[in-house]
Amino acid sequence: LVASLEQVDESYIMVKPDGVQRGFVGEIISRFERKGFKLKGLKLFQCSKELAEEHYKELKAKPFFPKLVDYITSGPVVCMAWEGVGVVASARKLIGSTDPLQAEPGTIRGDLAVQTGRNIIHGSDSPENGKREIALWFNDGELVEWNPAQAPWLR
Ligand code: RTP
Ligand code: MG
Repeated sequence: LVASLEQVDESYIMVKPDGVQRGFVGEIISRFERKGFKLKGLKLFQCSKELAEEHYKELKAKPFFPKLVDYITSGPVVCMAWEGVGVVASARKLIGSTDPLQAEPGTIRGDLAVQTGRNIIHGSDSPENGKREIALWFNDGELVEWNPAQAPWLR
């Protein structure tokens, strides 16, 4: 338990094209800020078919894979890297179940979506995939190391 309390992870969070089109970018960023995680990277991005396929490569054999790639490439996404203690597992809770009809009210999908194929947001499913996905979607120069506790404007 002590180890898990000290485990600082990184999660790749992405507002999918329908989330961007429906105007939920601010709402989604706000939920992660309010929880207390730290933003390390953020961009609006039109992703290629190749990148979408690489991102979801573990699902390549699924029947819905081609539709999933079409969905993710159908418009711009908002890419985010969030850091914090237990951020990967906590983000999955904030996001809710894959099928928005099964997602609890209060979760992002539970509050804002109805279809599995239009579930507005992605979150990494393990700390290992968090690192893999952040490296896949961001260039080194796009990630910022900073300390929110530093407030030089008050001095
Ligand atoms: P994500 O990776 O996007 O955060 O979603 P997830 O972990 O909750 O679900 P996952 O199993 O990784 O599936 C990735 C995305 O594929 C679409 N999907 N469609 N039966 C279907 O038609 C189906 N199942 C999954 C969803 O957009 C899901 O988020
Ligand atoms: Mg997943």
